[in-house]
Amino acid sequence: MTTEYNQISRRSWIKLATLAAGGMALPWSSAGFAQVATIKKLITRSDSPFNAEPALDELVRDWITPFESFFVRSHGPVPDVRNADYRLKIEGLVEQPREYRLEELAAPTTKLPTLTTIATLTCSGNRRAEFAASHQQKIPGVGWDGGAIGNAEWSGVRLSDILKAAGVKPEAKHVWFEGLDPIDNKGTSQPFGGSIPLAHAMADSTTAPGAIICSRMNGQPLAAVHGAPLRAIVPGFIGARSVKWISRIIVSDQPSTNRFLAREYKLLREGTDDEITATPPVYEMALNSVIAVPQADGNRLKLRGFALPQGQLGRVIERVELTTDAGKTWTPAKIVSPVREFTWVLWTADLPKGMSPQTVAVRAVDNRGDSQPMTVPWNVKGYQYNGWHKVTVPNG
Ligand SMILES: Nc1nc2c(c(=O)[nH]1)N[C@H]1C(S)=C(S)[C@@H](COP(=O)(O)O)O[C@H]1N2
Ligand SMILES: [Mo]
Repeated sequence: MTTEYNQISRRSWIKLATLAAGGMALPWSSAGFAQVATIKKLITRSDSPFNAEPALDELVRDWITPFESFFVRSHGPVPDVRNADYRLKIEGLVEQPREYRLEELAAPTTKLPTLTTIATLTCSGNRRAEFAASHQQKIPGVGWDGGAIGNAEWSGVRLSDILKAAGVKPEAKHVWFEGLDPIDNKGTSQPFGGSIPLAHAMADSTTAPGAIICSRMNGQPLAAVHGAPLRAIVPGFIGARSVKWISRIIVSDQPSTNRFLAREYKLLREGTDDEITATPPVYEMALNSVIAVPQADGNRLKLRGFALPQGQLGRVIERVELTTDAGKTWTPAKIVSPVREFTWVLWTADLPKGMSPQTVAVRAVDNRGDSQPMTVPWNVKGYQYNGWHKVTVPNG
């Protein structure tokens, strides 16, 4: 178990410093992506836009995911942002719309209280490749294995403090975020964006802020690929709600009209326009778990993996269980990391090895007694797959 997070090695930090947008005015190019892909130890799923995930054994080495192993999910190019020119606008249903400069929102110069929080970020499309295979269907979108997830220490200012300073009007219900990356769609271009319910933005608890506007990740300035100089982080919500390169916060009585809230990231059976309009957006992460390292060792099966609680206040992982008989009997795994809301746990298990090859499945159970389903109904975009994760362990 690793309780203290891995510090990024000095050598890779020097390389990273030149890649981070924090202070360095390096234009981002496809060469930049290639460099990130090398420094990060990731498997590239698509070059343009750049999407990459770590190998699963690398992923579960540390409870706090080091930069090198943290997945990247982008829908478009990394915008070239100069800190001196950067502005974040807050507008819409507020008494005092305003524009912040970077120094006004980032340590050490900001006058707002700063905080650091640990939260797991996961793409709603994580495990999509397996979802597609389990239904013997093709699903458009990035063919993620189980690595589009990472747990980091995020530092920044509370979104609720920015909203309170602006004075939210009584009719407000949603907070929209807009990024600086233009996303092409059938000949038109729109920035990536979305929204979260105002109630969630204001729901700071003793364990986690509702949302933060974040300038640092694992104690280092946010790297360009992760949204420098500022991004939203919404603990408990799917990655798509944590908008990178955030440039506008719009308070509204309606959910965002941005495509990534209004049309994408919905659980659809057919994907017709009527169904899209009638279906609510996905916000919360789903209860999930993955066997990252299955290893046959003599007459034992040694397993390691992660489990993620549902992204709702008060939900934590209670148990992680394994079955080698298709769910007739379950053996508990050992949880070897802190157990908290909005963050994954790491676990290990040591089972007797039967006849090889042997199929093992995992499921997580939370403190409310909810557990993962064996299978998940089909949805056309392959989001939120959280069926029991199965691996077949070869004869070792
Ligand atoms: N501006 C912007 N924000 C974005 C995205 C994007 O393409 N553009 N992708 C989203 C999605 S779908 C995910 S899963 C997370 C991934 O964050 P990461 O690349 O830092 O891991 O960022 C989210 N925020
Ligand atoms: Mo995502």
